[in-house]
Amino acid sequence: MSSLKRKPLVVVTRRLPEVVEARMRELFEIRLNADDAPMSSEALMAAMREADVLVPTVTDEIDSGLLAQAGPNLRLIANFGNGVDHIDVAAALERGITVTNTPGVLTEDTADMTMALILAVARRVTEGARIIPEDAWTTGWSPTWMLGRRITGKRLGIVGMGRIGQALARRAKAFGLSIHYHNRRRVPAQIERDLDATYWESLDQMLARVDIVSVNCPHTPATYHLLSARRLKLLKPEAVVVNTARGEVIDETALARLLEAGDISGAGLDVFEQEPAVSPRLVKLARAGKVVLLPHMGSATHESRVDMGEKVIINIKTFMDGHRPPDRILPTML
Ligand code: 8YV
Repeated sequence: MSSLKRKPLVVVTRRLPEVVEARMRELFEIRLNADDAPMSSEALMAAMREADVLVPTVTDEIDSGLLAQAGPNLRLIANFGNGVDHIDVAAALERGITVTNTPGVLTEDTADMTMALILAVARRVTEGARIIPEDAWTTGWSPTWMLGRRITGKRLGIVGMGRIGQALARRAKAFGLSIHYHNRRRVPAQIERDLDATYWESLDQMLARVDIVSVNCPHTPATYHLLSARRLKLLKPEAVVVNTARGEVIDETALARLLEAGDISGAGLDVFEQEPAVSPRLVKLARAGKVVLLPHMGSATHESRVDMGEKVIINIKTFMDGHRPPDRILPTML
């Protein structure tokens, strides 16, 4: 914690909503990124040498090498985003740099997008939406054309029953899906009751029994390729996989292989292992209408981006006033 006599120098790596930047200008000595180009690691390093506070996003890889060269003033990394897997938090904490994130404010939007992907894949929404603009609706309606799969009555397996997993469960329940989940810890009985949720201690057993799998856990060393080739093979051939968390939680190559072979029926992915690069195999599957691919849009609403900015400001302000910021990442969370 710190209390500076001068205004802290805050470097923000990407353009943020206008109202957020305007408030930051009032409170801090601020360096913004007007053209919004992602920063190179050289530019990041220069920023980290000078800044009191860095405000990065998911597009900034802040590894131990960069952290080792951070200047003595850098005391806080106030991440604009919930996931902090792009930051070597352990290395930051070791250097006495506090790391904060923006939990809670993107929960509902991300759950909405997860539901949208489930529906899009099951009911072939994106495939269908291309037909009229491409002037391809030539034969008109037919009883056996563009058939998808009903979601009501199916089993949804949620991997990671945190805030977003639970928000998804609430929505999915209303759509008539039965809720199954795997989590490091079982959620309180009251939440299970409210969601009619069935806990599976064994992820393998759950995967073999559900129709739709949704990844909603953070990416940590423990969840890297949690959906490995072996586990993906446990899925039923009619199963659909949805991921709005982090690409690294699924072995993407294995997923593409199983989709190509028809051993899994479809996938809806908002996140990828090597963003912004996406496996050409997945792109080909998307063109063939087997998968729906979105460019990391889970929390992309005006409202959530403003709320995320507000959280960043609160974290910086609290820290600079000498208090513990509300959204600190603690070693136990890694
Ligand atoms: C954000 C996300 O857009 O918050 C997260 O973890 O994945 C996204 O919804 C992104 O991280 C902003 O940095």
